[in-house]
Amino acid sequence: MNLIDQLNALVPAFEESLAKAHTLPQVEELQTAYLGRKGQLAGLMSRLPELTPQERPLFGKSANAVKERLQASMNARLATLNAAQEEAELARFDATLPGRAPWQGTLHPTTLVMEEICSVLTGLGFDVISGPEVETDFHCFEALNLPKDHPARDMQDTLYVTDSIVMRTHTSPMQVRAMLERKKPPLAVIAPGKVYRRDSDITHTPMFHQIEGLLVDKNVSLTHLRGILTAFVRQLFGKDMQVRFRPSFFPFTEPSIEVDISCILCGGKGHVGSTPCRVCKTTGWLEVLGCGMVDPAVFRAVGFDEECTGFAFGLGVERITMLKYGITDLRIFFENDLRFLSQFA
Ligand code: 2NL
Repeated sequence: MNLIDQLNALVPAFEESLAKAHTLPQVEELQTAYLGRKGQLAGLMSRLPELTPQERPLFGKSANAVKERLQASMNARLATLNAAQEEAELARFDATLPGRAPWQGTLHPTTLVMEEICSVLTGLGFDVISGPEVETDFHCFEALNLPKDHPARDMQDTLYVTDSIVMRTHTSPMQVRAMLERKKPPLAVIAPGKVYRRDSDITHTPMFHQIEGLLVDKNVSLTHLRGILTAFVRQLFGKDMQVRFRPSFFPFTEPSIEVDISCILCGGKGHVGSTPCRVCKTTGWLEVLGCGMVDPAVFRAVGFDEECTGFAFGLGVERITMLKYGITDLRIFFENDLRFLSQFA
């Protein structure tokens, strides 16, 4: 067989093998064997010097034609294989299967309860205010009648930034700011937000959330405090909730009061069946907030006149959330465990 015949014989041989190649690697193997640098076509072309100068142009032309044929056959085979693969994939695809729902997050329980409390209080006429978490000693302590020797002002209890700048230990500084800004009553505001204390154990975290409220006008009395806070607590915990007001002490209110609701677990009986109630420690009551009539010393500090009267209250959002949802461990609020968080979706 002369060289040109050998060249032409590559075409049927290649096509026969191609027809038997059913996978991409098999086709690639044939490509290397025939069209590769050391393949059959290259082998024949390297024998060009064996031909006479007259024979060479025809051989070159045939070689090119054969190369194009081989490439065209290979591309056709690849197209067939790809189409078959696609068809097989489509056969496996079930358009009737239900879709996969995208993962959806939820608000943190603290945020949910904070928003719920704010919505009850805005419904009662309070405006929401917010401001700095890094505060001056004046706004955080001095204006609130907290004497210099009060334990709250100790380095042991408060996170100090400098001698006169602190991480706020309550949101009351926002109420002080509101009074200074408005210059005179009436005023009814609530301040939700993060507060910081130098405290860390199973029932205390260095950061937690608080909401404080303040109402100032002329002739505000304890009756107003009682009516507003009873309505508030009943909207939050249920309209038939028993509410108790008992005397307490805060430096910024006089008189000072603590508000209890009947125990969520035992319903106020102090025991569940014959076992003592572990939630209220058998008292039948749970403390939900502290409040009182604003001490005149606070009004003096912000330049409000002698006729001003008002009440204020404060509550811990994590504590309320624990009571509302029967959560017994504070630490779970800060662990970002989805098994806990996704229960609030
Ligand atoms: C509690 C008790 C309370 C206040 C906060 C307040 C604010 C101003 C003036 C007077 Cl500007 N009082 N706030 C009053 C009584 C109690 O919080 O147990 N918080 C978690």
